[in-house]
Amino acid sequence: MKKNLMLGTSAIALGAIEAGISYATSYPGTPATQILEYIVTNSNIKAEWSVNEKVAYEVAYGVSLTGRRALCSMKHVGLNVASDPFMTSAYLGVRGGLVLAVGDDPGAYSSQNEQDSRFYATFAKIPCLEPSDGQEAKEMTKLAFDISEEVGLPVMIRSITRLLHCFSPVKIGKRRKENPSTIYKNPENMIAVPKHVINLHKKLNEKQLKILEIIKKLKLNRVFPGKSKRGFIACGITYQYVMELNKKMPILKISAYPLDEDLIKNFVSNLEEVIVLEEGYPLVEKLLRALHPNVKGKISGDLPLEGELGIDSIMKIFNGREKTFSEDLKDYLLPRPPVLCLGCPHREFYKALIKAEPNFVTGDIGCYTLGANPPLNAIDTCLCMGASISKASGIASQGIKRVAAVIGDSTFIHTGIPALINAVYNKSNILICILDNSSVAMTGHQPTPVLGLTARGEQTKAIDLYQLCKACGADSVEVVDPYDKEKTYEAIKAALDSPGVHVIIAKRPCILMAKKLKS
Ligand SMILES: Cc1ncc(C[n+]2csc(CCOP(=O)(O)OP(=O)(O)O)c2C)c(N)n1
Repeated sequence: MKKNLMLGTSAIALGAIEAGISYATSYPGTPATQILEYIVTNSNIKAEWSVNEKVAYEVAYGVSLTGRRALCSMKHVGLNVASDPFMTSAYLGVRGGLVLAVGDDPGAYSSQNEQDSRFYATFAKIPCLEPSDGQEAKEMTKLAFDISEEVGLPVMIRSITRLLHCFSPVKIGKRRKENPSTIYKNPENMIAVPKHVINLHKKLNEKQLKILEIIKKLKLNRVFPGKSKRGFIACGITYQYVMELNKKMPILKISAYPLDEDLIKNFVSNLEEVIVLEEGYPLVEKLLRALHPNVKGKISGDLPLEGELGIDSIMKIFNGREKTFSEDLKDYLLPRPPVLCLGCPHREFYKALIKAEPNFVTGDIGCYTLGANPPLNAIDTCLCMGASISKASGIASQGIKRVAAVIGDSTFIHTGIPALINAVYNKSNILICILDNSSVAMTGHQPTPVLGLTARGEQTKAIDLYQLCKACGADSVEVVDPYDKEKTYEAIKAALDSPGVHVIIAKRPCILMAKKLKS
């Protein structure tokens, strides 16, 4: 069988292609962005950049209702946005296989937090598979579709940056045929209203035994015996780390959740010490502490609770090194924080904003967040996507004048629109600056609805931000070119000084995209 060197993201995408998906949805976010990009580039399967993760999940769920298979991918914090449909979809169940591929980011290389999606899977009571390398990522994704249809639930593939952004050999397989698309109606199981909920919840609880049976039958968690009385429980990628360092100790490799407690109990029964290795929060370790008196991991303080474990901290446990290799290197490597590009329109906009001297600037998530860094120091807070406008409303509600919110075009469409309507409805006095560079620049220039191109580069209706903001009831909407600093400054100053909700759209394509479009 042919093998290719592939990114983990490509391996998951290939698994979904081979599983016979009929649709793929996503909203970009590191480290998961390239999953959809691989599908678009390497197949003719229908695929979309959705406007946010909630919408992406719901569209994929709709595909599943027709009996067809769908993949939905996103970064970990995207699941916070999609958590409403995600949680209840477990109650309703699925028809065609529905797989949610989530990219977690331990170490927060490109994220606003380090949350661990395995807890979401446990919370929603759905199966979760955690691959340790690219080959497993592909195979588990395929398997996840089968499991999804067998148990009638969405299945999560939880992976992390280190796996998703590394190359490893992956065998190319055959593509399964698509499921037929049919209309199916079953109100009691498809409509989440109070009179159905208890029954739906009961059904979900009854599925838990079946999930465990499947996990056991497929031997997704495996014991590798060894002679020592010190054993390792290694989840996902950490299995590869242990194998690289010492193949002789007893190892329990965990690749599937919910946890198989019998297997774990059995594995630890003859051990004097158990070391738990897991990227993210200590989910397995927490359970294990009730099953064994000598557990080492993050809760015990033997491994760090924050940041990526990586092979470094595991080596500390193996051979008692005082410092990790990365800590050694820190003495030699200069930090290289990301900066706004030369010629970036955001930078020019910030110069005008700073000159207008707002009292407080709420930031959002995108390239423009880099305006928080010196020398600009242009924003005062950044929380999560879409929060700039609502935070500004909250601050202004307490009598603070001249408050500005800064948000990108993708983020505005993602979750900014309801906040604008809220500001208008609740009589805020704020300035909203939409930095429209017509792309999701931060994650690699995916198109936004403002650009009028789909994920496949096909022409579609372009969303007119000016008309949209007008329709939302903004008191004034002005479009400026951020390269025209004087006009931009005048517009900002006038808006900051007058009551009501004012929108300034600073429109100019991202400098890198403009170059790409020219070449
Ligand atoms: C909930 C969530 N989804 C996805 C991301 C990844 N992400 C970071 S910034 C960004 C959008 C940036 O686009 P835009 O607002 O247009 O700003 P630009 O980078 O183009 O300046 C995305 C999708 C995230 N941080 N949080």
